[in-house]
Amino acid sequence: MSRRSFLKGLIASGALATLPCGLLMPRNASAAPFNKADFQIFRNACPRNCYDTCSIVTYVRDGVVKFVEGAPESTYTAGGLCVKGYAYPRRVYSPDRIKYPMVQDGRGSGNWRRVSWDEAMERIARKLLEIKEKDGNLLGLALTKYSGNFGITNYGVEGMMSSLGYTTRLVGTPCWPAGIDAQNYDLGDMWCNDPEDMEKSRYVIIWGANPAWCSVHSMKYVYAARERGAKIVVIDPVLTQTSTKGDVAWQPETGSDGALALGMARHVLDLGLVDRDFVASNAVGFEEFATYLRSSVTVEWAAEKSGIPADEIRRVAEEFATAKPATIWIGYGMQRHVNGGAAVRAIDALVAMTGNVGKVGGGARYGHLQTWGFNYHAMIQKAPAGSIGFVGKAGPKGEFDVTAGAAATAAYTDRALNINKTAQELLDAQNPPVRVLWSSCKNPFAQDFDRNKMEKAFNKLEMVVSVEQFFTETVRHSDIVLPVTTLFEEWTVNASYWHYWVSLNEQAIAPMHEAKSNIEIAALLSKHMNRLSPGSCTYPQDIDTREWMEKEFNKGVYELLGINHWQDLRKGPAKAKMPSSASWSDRKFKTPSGKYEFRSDLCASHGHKALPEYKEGRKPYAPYRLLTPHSKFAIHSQFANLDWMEEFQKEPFVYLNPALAGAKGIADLDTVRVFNPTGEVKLRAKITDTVPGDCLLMYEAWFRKLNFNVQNLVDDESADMGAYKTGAPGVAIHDQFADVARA
Ligand SMILES: Nc1nc2c(c(=O)[nH]1)N[C@H]1C(S)=C(S)[C@@H](COP(=O)(O)OP(=O)(O)OC[C@H]3O[C@@H](n4cnc5c(=O)[nH]c(N)nc54)[C@H](O)[C@@H]3O)O[C@H]1N2
Ligand SMILES: Nc1nc2c(c(=O)[nH]1)N[C@H]1C(S)=C(S)[C@@H](COP(=O)(O)OP(=O)(O)OC[C@H]3O[C@@H](n4cnc5c(=O)[nH]c(N)nc54)[C@H](O)[C@@H]3O)O[C@H]1N2
Ligand SMILES: [Mo]
Repeated sequence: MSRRSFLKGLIASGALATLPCGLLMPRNASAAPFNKADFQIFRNACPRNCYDTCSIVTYVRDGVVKFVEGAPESTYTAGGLCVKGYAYPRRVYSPDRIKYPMVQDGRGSGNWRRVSWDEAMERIARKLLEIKEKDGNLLGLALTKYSGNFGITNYGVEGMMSSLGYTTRLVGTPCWPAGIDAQNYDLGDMWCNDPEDMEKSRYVIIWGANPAWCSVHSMKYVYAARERGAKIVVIDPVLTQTSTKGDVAWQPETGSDGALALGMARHVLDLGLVDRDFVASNAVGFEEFATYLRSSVTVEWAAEKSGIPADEIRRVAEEFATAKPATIWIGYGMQRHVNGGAAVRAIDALVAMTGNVGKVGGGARYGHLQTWGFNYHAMIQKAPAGSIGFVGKAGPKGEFDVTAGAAATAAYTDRALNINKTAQELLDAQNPPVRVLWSSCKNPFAQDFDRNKMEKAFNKLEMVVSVEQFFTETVRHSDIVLPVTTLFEEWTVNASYWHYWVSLNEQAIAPMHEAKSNIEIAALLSKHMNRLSPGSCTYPQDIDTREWMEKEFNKGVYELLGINHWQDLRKGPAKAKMPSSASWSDRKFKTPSGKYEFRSDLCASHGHKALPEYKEGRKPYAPYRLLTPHSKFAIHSQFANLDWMEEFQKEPFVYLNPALAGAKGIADLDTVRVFNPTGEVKLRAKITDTVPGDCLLMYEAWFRKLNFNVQNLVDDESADMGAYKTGAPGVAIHDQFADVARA
């Protein structure tokens, strides 16, 4: 009998009752079974790469995490967690966790054997010294790290690399770089209003974001705004759960957002609804932008590009321009396109010309890093004396000129490769090639692009080390895996790129099995490096994670949070004391002109248009658009692998429109092949009219028992922007195409 039918049986028998919250309790348990005094209570913070970065209260008894809840002190988390957050205890105690260091005899063979920490670290240290000896430098060691854990002390992974010498880094981000650059060109920084002030908006456009799944705690502000009379417009090619919560749901052609925003801007201009004071006093280039709109943009053109009727565009544009304040939430999903940065600039322009920048309840909301002013003590580490590094720019294939370097030691740096082309860059890097890859807080096989190419790239590597909690596909392609702690097993501190709360993360339980934190792993590597070759690694060799967390704080952080000491955060998270809930309320922009730049010469100098002009999308190379956005029951490759989560989401599906299914002879739940020049996946189909007729939709996720990976279909085409602020262009995750057939 399955667990579920067993529970159903108990309910039917009257032994269990269902509470309104869905929890089951024994019928005879009326005598207050829950007493807080029975638990030790700890403060934690969800370190996932998520808008919400929830403040958590953890209940521990006998050294075991019994359950977690959202911290009530944060008005943002407001006592609740998302479905993944509530599953945390299962993540910690999952029988599938990697328990001790292991070595795989023959990469991909599955012949794993347990080794001691000392044996694992000794092997790695010997290999690093060997390649340093052979190449005369450590550029053959590459780090790939992204967003597995955003706790501040986890930047110690980068610190570990620096403390070994100059190495190769996969730089950039697959997530949001095109939009970051766009906002930097327009405003001089990426800086959004406090999401909590969205409730004061009179008009909210959620543009290419799906907060009902990806930022559940923000939805209460959207609902509050609506209750106060605001209209909610959701713009997404897919009819998402967020779309269904709005008043208007537009499903434009994917990648047509720039045209749509410019069409709206043209109508605002025609109606004379431009905020003349703002564009004259606080902006540069508006007249040139207006000339561009008059000469190159019509509402009919925008309608043709986007598929949204011209009258609708006019109506929403007028409503948006007359409601004060009005705001646009610019999602990360919509900028993952070859024209994504250009589209964000067009949307910024619409918000700015209607006078909504710098206003409480207004703003072009994308993200911010205002609360991230920590010391980065764990990260900032010195290279050992005499280290040889990289000088200047990599050649077209990432080659490194050692002779040029020898002349200019002061200018040594790490070698940067584009994280969004990880597979290609690993294949191409020369002099030296990448020999050892260290993967931490990162799952390249699940999250980077072109899985088949990734396999080839990994085959070229001499050693792969993964620091992980679970046996992911990347671990399967590794030689050594090191078990890492979860958030409950270490100290750190967490900030959000969306809201303004900062949370302490206390160690609530002892590390499980033989797990170590990322910084303890760095310390142990240092010990082994120095034992074999004194002076070869500068990383401290004994680390107390609590002391290291403490070293991240400074006066600026205390002042911003209005606290005297980090210990104050043990009482609960603290919110930054900003002068206003609105970003840019003083209208002092950080652009070269100090004003909002409709015309950005900086942007032009980087090879883009100076004005927020329309940029064409990617040409289709297969019949249907392929979208692979984020799932409710997973965050990237995390959580969907837990047995608890399998209750909700057992397998992946490709979602397609009835018309497309009909044309292809596909019935609901048929097994199909989705394929394109990059590769192929097999999965079952679900037929739904929430997906447009020219689109195939599947969610990225990693299921422990299934051989499913969306990256078989997603190539590494670059987005237009991102290189300016993040070191590499973004990636056009949603400019992908594929075909489908019954399997
Ligand atoms: N097709 C497609 N691809 C995408 C996206 C998409 O929408 N579609 N989205 C992109 C986006 S927005 C992002 S942000 C990236 C995310 O890409 P990643 O950052 O690689 O994603 P995650 O799966 O969240 O985390 C990677 C790994 O970190 C591990 N981990 C967790 N905690 C720790 C820790 O404390 N230490 C260490 N060492 N490891 C830890 C997890 O177990 C997990 O396997 O993916 C991108 N890729
Ligand atoms: N549950 C859950 N929460 C998460 C995450 C997760 O994986 N799961 N990931 C976290 C991370 S790393 C990130 S980056 C954020 C992502 O947060 P969001 O940006 O909200 O989510 P995405 O799923 O990446 O994309 C949002 C929407 O963009 C749409 N989209 C794609 N192309 C276009 C386009 O051309 N135009 C328009 N208008 N829309 C388009 C997709 O259909 C999708 O519904 O969420 C964070 N929170
Ligand atoms: Mo992301």
